[in-house]
Amino acid sequence: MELVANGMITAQAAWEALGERVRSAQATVGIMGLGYVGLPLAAAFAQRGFSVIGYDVNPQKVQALNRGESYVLDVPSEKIVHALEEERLSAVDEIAPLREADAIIVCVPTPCKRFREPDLSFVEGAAQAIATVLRPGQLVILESTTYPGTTEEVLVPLLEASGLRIHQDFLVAFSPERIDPGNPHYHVSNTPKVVGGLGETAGELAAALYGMVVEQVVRVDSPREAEMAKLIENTFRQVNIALANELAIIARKMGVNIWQAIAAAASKPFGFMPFYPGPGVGGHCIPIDPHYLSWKAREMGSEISFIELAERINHGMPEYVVRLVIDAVNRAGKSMLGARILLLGMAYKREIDDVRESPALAIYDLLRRLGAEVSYHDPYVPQLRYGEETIHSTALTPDLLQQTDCAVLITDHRAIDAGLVLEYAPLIVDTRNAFPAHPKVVRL
Ligand code: SAJ
Repeated sequence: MELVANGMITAQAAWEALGERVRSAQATVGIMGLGYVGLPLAAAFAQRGFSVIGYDVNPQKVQALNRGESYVLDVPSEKIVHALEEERLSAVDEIAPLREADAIIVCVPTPCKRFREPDLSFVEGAAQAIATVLRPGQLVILESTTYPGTTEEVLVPLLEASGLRIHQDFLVAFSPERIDPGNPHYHVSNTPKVVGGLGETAGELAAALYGMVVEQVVRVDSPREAEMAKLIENTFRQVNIALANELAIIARKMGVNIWQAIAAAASKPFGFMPFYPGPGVGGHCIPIDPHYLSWKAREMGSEISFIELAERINHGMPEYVVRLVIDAVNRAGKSMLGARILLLGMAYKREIDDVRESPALAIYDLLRRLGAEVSYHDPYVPQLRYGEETIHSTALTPDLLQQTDCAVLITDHRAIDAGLVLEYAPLIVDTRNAFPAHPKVVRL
């Protein structure tokens, strides 16, 4: 694309040439951030025949990939080895090689800061790094979940600090990631991809690029609609989970089996989607993403009351579960001081090892502060940090269960033997409807 720099060809001609390279899989794709989002995407483009430059700030990840080792659950190492052998993938931890990329896709984290405000430092860092190698003719796409306006208000100015101008020299689009780690049914190619470009050409090129690896591309008018779509998806879950939690609390008072009531409601074949109560909402999406939306709304003088209320309810569930434990242990004639409590499942949801924002961590902390002797069993989480301590998962044995005053089922991994727990634990608090009705089972 140096031709553009010399004014030898018009920008439009450059974009047409880029379109040709994309449609013939001759384009070079740069992926910034090789985590659970970026690595599957890099593997998909490499498998499709593109030349992929994967960039990550973590040299261990880069070295592992260049050894043909995958560290992401959904990307088998065989795929990495194959891509390396075909010279379709190279992993780097310096930004210079991305100058060769025709398209650069940014897949870096967007966490929240201490008081739930957006932390765009990774996005800003990525944009500043790209600006050092940005050249005429490149397409930059942001995938990180963020509030409407980020692409236009944050990314573009940082890219233009290079001295290049959007539209004339480079193009920009937003396309939210929809990777669901461990999902056996949905992966990059069969999950529809929403794409919003800053301008028609950017939208078309970004759609054409993703269209080479994804079965369905959903075009929207601008990055704002694409940024908002993702937040709608996850806020929808946060709010409905909170509703299920609040209904569970009132159902207990009414003597209603909430799990049975929700299952019955779910028999309606239209106009209903079941959500279930639980010990709280963990993970790096659902508890976090809605705050990007509510923060932006507050910046504009508005409040999204559903998000604030849902946060309050979901955030309060660990304490509600601990109150159930206190009541149950109390009714068994024991004090929480010195009570032996066994937590079952510390990951934020079943069949994964991720404990980020897991409600189990809050429950563990609350019980420890009550003076209970707390241990845990989670086949996916061999050890955990608790302050300065490292705590380890204990083996689930009849002896352990018999010595326990109360077992608390927080995450219902299939590998946790509910039958064994039911037989030997004297008391169970069940937050996932994992046990049958039984005198010693207290159900959420
Ligand atoms: N949870 C409930 N009740 C429910 C559903 C979830 O308490 O009815 C809890 C879970 O235990 C967990 C938290 O909420 O602690 C989040 O669960 P999740 O099922 O939403 O799983 P996540 O956080 O892995 O969400 C991801 C999201 N995927 C992306 O952002 C690309 C989300 O949009 C997906 O819908 C979700 O996976 C999924 O369906 O698996």
